[in-house]
Amino acid sequence: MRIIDLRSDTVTVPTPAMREAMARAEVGDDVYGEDPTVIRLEEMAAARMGKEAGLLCVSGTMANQVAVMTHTRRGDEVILEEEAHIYYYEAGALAVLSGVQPRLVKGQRGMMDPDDLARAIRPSNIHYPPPRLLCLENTHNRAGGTVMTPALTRVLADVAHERGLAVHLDGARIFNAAVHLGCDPRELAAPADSVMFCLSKGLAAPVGSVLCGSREFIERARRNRKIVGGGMRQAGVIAAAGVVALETMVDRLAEDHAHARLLADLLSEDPLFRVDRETVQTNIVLCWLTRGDAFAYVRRLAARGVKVNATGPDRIRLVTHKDVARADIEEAAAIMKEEAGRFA
Ligand code: TLP
Repeated sequence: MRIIDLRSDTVTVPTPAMREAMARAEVGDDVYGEDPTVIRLEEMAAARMGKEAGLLCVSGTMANQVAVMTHTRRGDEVILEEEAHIYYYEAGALAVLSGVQPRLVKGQRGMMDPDDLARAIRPSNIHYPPPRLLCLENTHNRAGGTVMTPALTRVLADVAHERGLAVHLDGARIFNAAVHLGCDPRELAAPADSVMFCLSKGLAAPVGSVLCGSREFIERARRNRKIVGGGMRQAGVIAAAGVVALETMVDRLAEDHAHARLLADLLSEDPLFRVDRETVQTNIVLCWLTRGDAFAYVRRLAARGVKVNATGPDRIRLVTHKDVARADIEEAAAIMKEEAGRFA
């Protein structure tokens, strides 16, 4: 049975050019700072984000959490949108690794209102944890891949900076945001003090995310990466695929976005589904079932070769990526409609 895997863009497999580059990669011991391919990737990544330096991490989670560790001290407060990945999906790492307290702000399609943010930042008082860091997310995963404009990013960062907070941007899918807006990712990253992006999602590298920021910040982050066991050795083998990802995989993201829109259109033809098409800006489609249980539905689809994730009792998430073609989208939509019809 052919599998159409729409669970995530993390399921993408490396391209032949990546495999080739990995096999040929020049390597050294990166903990000694001697891996030329890692150094090349970190420099490339920093330049793409408009920052001074980069740090290759094993995962997006590691890059985000190393950023939080580097910006904060135990007992500080970190402000996030209420469904931010850093809070929602990183296994409680804020508490476990940094000992910080999250303060959540309700967003609209993943975007905080600057006034709500300003109200959430409490003044210095012995009863309150010191607010130290604002985390933003672009694109916003749980809101359905929604894009934050450079203008809103700037306003939110200004509110934080005026009150003495640092700003970290979880840009796991920042290239999807930039492609959607037709802008340079540097415009999206500029208001933030640090930014991380993933090579292992739509860009299809097998492993890796890069944290970028000032040279001084990255130096301290490098030590924190070592603390969490992320000091890799001949990591050039991984970095080589990341270089190919940055060089060859960014522009094609527009195709994934077109596929997501097609999928959203096909599903919204059917009253069994409810899709908020305004949120379908990049490669994620959130879809509510008007009947039946999402978890049971996911199991039925899997039995027919269509893999999707349930992200709530009546909600499923579909993610397009380079390993699903237009014909796969059409086939998946047809199977989804058929299976949803059986809940009658
Ligand atoms: N997201 C994964 C899952 O963890 C949910 C996915 O399939 O979408 N920030 C954002 C916005 C992310 O979406 C993710 C991964 C991460 C950080 C963490 O990256 P990894 O999985 O490399 O730790």
